[in-house]
Amino acid sequence: MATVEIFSAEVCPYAHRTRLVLMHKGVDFSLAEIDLSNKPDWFAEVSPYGKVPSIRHDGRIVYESAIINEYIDEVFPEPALMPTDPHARAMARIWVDYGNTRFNVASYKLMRENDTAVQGALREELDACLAFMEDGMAKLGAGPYWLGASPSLIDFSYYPFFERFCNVEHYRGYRIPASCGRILTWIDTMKALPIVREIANTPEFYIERAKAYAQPTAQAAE
Ligand SMILES: N[C@@H](CCC(=O)N[C@@H](CS)C(=O)NCC(=O)O)C(=O)O
Repeated sequence: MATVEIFSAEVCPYAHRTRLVLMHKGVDFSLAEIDLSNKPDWFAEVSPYGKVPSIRHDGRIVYESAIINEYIDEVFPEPALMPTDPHARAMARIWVDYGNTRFNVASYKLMRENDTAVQGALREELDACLAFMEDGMAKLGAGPYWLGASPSLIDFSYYPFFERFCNVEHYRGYRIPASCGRILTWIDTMKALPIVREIANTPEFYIERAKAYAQPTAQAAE
């Protein structure tokens, strides 16, 4: 029996992060797909916040993707996904946090906003986030990953949101600016990783599932 169980949902970028970390580490795990619109009664026992992902390892629960991923990195240390130097570790956590609290929020706000008059300011907010990330990547190292020659928790934290970026392009006509060359190259590097390819979904898959919140009016009219 696998020592790790992940409670996941195909559509969820946060669960996607954890699946990639488990796969990159070669951890033997089993996956329970949760229907988020009809959660089973027992789900509350394995996910106190009622969200995916959550994992059970050796009979104990861990939840919140950024925390799960650090836990997995500690329990299954090879290949290491965090730097060893304390300051570099702090910076890696700051970048993961930037994704969670700024970049993801900016993308999501633009996706939810139907009023084109308001979308302009949100596009600028997203431009600013991407420019900040581009600059951060340039300062961190030569690439092709965020921290250099091999992937880290930062890469696996951000990638799922870029696999779904087709939604922002499709529903809002927003494209990653050409000035973000490092980010664009990094996306291609991530997409080429065998584990990423193994569980990647098509743009059509995401675009269909994002319809309900990107086009609530159209959805209601159907
Ligand atoms: N901060 C959480 C976010 C996870 C999250 O928002 N998961 C969503 C799916 S993408 C979810 O489970 N939503 C179900 C709900 O809130 O009822 C993490 O990083 O794990």
